[in-house]
Amino acid sequence: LEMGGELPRAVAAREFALDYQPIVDLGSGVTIGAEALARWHHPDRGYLDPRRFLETVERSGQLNAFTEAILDQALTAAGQWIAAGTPCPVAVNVSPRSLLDKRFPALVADVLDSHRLPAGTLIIELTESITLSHLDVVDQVLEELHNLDVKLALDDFGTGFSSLSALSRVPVAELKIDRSFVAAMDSASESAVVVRSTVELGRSLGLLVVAEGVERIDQRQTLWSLGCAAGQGHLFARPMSGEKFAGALLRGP
Ligand code: G
Ligand code: G
Ligand code: MN
Ligand code: NA
Repeated sequence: LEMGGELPRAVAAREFALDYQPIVDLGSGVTIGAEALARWHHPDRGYLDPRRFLETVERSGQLNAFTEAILDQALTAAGQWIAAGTPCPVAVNVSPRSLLDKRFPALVADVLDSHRLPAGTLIIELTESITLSHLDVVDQVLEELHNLDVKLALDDFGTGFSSLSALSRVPVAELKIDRSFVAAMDSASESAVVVRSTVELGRSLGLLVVAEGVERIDQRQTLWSLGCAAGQGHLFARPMSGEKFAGALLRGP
């Protein structure tokens, strides 16, 4: 798809929108966070999901403009949830390419400055494999983000080959267990081992562990029995608009 030329218009016309999916405490069912997921409401092509446009954005030379617009929207929503009396941290997915850009922390700092939200309101999700396999290049950027009171989460955790030493060198607050392991937990014992070891690793390093792709009650129970504190998935809710998310926060579990 040749959509690169359309990006300046799309960013300016706010054609990119975010849906939000709750991240839930597996014990109480209380929402403890929101993951922001980008969608492109294209005037001619209709609704496009990220798999259809992220590569275009990354190659377009306009990744920073896109990411800035996404961060601005996510922090606007987080500000609205605070104003409604239901504060909730928001997690934004960031392209691994942004970590290679020394100007990226300054971009984040500018967006944070224009919103003035409590420390810890913004979480940035980074893919485990790419982040930890290029530590020498990215650790300065990670440190600067950490110094902005941004929490870092490693997404798709378990699909890379992180060493304990690499993990202990990055200022990360959260591990997100990839949904492929949650889906295969019962049928494939290796997946249960990955889940169990990630939970233990997270515990020993003082990190929050979130299981992705929780679709069934038995998965929630298994995860809880393995000591996993938090989860996300269709069992709780699908991604939804910011207004619907605000309503769900008010109603509670
Ligand atoms: O539901 P879903 O199709 O939204 O997401 C598909 C993939 O797109 C996921 O891997 C998610 O991390 C990624 N993604 C969603 N929104 C964004 C975004 O705003 N920026 C980046 N870089 N990736 C995103
Ligand atoms: O790579 P990342 O973890 O950011 O991907 C998030 C993706 O997972 C989004 O596309 C989101 O829509 C999807 N997702 C969220 N919950 C579930 C679920 O319970 N099952 C499945 N199959 N996908 C989910
Ligand atoms: Mn994610
Ligand atoms: Na993931």
